[in-house]
Amino acid sequence: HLARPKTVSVIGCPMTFGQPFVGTDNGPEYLRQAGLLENLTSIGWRVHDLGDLDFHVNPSEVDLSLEKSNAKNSQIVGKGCEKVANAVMDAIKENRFPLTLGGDHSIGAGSLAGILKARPNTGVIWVDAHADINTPEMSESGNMHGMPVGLLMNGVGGDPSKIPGFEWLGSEDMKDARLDSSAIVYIGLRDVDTKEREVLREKGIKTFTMFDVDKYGIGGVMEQTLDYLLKDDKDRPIHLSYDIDAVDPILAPATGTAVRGGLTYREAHYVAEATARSGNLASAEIVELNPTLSNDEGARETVELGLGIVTSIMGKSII
Ligand code: 6HN
Ligand code: MN
Ligand code: MN
Ligand code: MN
Repeated sequence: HLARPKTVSVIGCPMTFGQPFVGTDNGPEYLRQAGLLENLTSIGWRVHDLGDLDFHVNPSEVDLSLEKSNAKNSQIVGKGCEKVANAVMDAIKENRFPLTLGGDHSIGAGSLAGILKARPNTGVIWVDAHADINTPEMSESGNMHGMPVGLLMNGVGGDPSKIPGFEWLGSEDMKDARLDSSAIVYIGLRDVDTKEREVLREKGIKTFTMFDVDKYGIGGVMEQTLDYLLKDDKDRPIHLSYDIDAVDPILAPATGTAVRGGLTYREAHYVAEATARSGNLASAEIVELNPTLSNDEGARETVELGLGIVTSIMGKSII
């Protein structure tokens, strides 16, 4: 198994432009205030907190004539994703575990690109109520948090470097940083757009919907997930992208696109614990916490839950 780095780079990604609400930019700060860095230290990590990346783009740098495509705010999202990709690649070069804190899920395009550049054989576990496999051509909403997988996946949509803001994905360095359709497993799906469903079926992408969680139990789902990703290479690095909206909104109300019928408290932690126990986890992110989208109690519960999940992802064991 992988020699686990003992230092984690915490990369705050306060992105809101991939979806319509303000507030997701507070996610990283709320997680820190709830005790994230102390938790990581207490389970044996040396913590290197990079603070929050600066996603501010001067209005004069946004070319409004390019903002007509169905990829809303793509220049701000794309430039931000470039920073995320660079921060993730830097962390890996320094032999640190990249832990990315969203922000909305559009930053997943940046972390995926950085991770696939640094470790092309990475397998991805995408925990989410949604498939996030839209492209600007397919999307019903135009919100880029529904597109990170679609943008990076080979054979889905056009060349992502043609999207304003994402030119960097076409550089000599980055043009091979793409995801194969066999390199991802979804867990928790229950709100998939019609065109996304077509892509998932056509490409034969491995999915565990909430139906499958009910059918196999979360233990069975995780066993099948890890078998699938590790069948040819027991040392394959795994990237875990955890959207808090995978969890039932009764437990995680403070998020932008809540859907009923999600993971229970234990199922949500089990996914994190089983991935950590595999010994293959090499990078992770948690996204879509938006403390402004509920009352104080709901915000506090959502942040506490997110903190518990991240701590489990990073290896906290019960005994
Ligand atoms: N997320 N499929 C919907 C869309 O607008 O494309 C929802 C996307 C949600 C994205 O939660 O990260
Ligand atoms: Mn989601
Ligand atoms: Mn694509
Ligand atoms: Mn998502």
